[in-house]
Amino acid sequence: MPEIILYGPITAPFTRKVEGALILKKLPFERREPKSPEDYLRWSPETGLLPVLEIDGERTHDSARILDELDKRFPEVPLVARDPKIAQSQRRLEQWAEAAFTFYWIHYLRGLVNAEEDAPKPRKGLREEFGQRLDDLANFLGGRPYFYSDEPSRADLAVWSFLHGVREAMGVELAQAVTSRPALEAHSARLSALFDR
Ligand SMILES: N[C@@H](CCC(=O)N[C@@H](CS)C(=O)NCC(=O)O)C(=O)O
Repeated sequence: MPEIILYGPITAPFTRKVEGALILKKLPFERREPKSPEDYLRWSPETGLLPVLEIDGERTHDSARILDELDKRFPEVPLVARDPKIAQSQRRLEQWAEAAFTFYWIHYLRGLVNAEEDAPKPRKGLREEFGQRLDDLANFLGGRPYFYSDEPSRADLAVWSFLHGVREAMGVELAQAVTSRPALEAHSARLSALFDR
């Protein structure tokens, strides 16, 4: 069995996404939680960002690259569909979800930090836009249990890890934006049943 160590804060969607991939592939691993800002640079000298995954002493950073590496070394269970067209859609959705939700997440945090200061306000309509992005996701899902497939893929991991984070960290109102959309709520519950420990 390889020795696998996942360095990253479990509150970060990117860490949760990698953890989900390891669970899907049934790979035992140890997780190390950063305890100070210095841990980020020590564990991830190239970028200062976590997660980083170490397999038998070899480290990879960036959650998407880590998932590629996992599929290369441990092909079962694959993190994208075997059909290349479906796999391409799943990868695209992963990229889209991460770009979109990172944007709203940063604005949300900035709002919290700036709340009591005389700081520029975020532009109007962000909350409505966030709801529209959630509607887009529900549409992508259609009637399927997972994105474009009957099996979970890296697209599901990316979306679920962010929505999980939204529900835990972004306050009641935004959490309701997720829970009030039955298709997304059912998708989150399906994924949580697989990955929550
Ligand atoms: N594209 C990277 C993003 C990783 C990332 O943004 N990590 C954040 C935690 S959510 C981080 O390490 N932040 C520390 C910092 O910005 O100094 C990935 O997919 O792994």
